[in-house]
Amino acid sequence: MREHIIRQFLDEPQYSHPDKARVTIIPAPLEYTVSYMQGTRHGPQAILNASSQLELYDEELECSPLEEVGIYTRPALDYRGLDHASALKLTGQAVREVLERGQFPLLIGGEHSLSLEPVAVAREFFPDLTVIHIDAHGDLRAEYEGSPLSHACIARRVLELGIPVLEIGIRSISAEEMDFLRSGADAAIVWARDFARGQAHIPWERLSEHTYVTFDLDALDPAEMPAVGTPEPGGLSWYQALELLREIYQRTTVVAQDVVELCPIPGQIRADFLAARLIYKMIGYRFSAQLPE
Ligand SMILES: [Mn+2]
Repeated sequence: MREHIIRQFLDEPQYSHPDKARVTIIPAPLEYTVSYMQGTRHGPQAILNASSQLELYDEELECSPLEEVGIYTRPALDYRGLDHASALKLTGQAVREVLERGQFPLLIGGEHSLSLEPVAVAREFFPDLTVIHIDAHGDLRAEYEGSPLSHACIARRVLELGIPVLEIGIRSISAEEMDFLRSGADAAIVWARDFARGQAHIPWERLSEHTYVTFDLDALDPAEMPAVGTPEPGGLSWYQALELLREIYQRTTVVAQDVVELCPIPGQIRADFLAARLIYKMIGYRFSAQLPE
């Protein structure tokens, strides 16, 4: 671990005023039900540390999103002494506070189960909400390893709230989940293999105006993003992911989002850096008045 701990995303405090910033980053070092590689609780700090090395100017958008938007990073959520359900409540409460202030909440995780309460809270503010679940995994299990709150169940729990889900990048799913899908679940899947063939068709008509984006970093090809708990082969390339995200922000109003499951590998900073850059690209796309062609 580096000695210098970065507390503000991008480490430019003059653009990180808690009231003036339009984006509030919520570090959520949640880790309760990780099944394979451990360490996702270290993800948020690794992202913040890597972010201090990013170029502020975005060569594609031809601006500095930080200077135009302002990005404030809250202190990390403190889950010590909390059980899993209480930790999820705390996470949702943080999102509520940000939405009440009229700001854009962006959670950085942390394991994927953290999305549940933020999605529920966002739906209170935007009743037509749909969820865009970008992930290698379906996460549609009824329960996993004894827990209905597991990271492997997050999309199932969201559907149970009556919120439609569009899953993108999927390449690992169980027979039980496929049966559930075929039983009439309000979910659609865009498979990773279709991106590889250049045949990915996103059913945009399924999305409402207001959306919540949950981005599990294992959606990306582990050749580019190795630092995830479950590195499934294949997945989206960096540029495929950017193209997808651009279109999401163009076509829908993303009202809240999370980027989860970074599981830092000591000494391997490229993954941390990629996660930080991806988050900055998302903010740029979200708040660019007009995306260049
Ligand atoms: Mn996943």
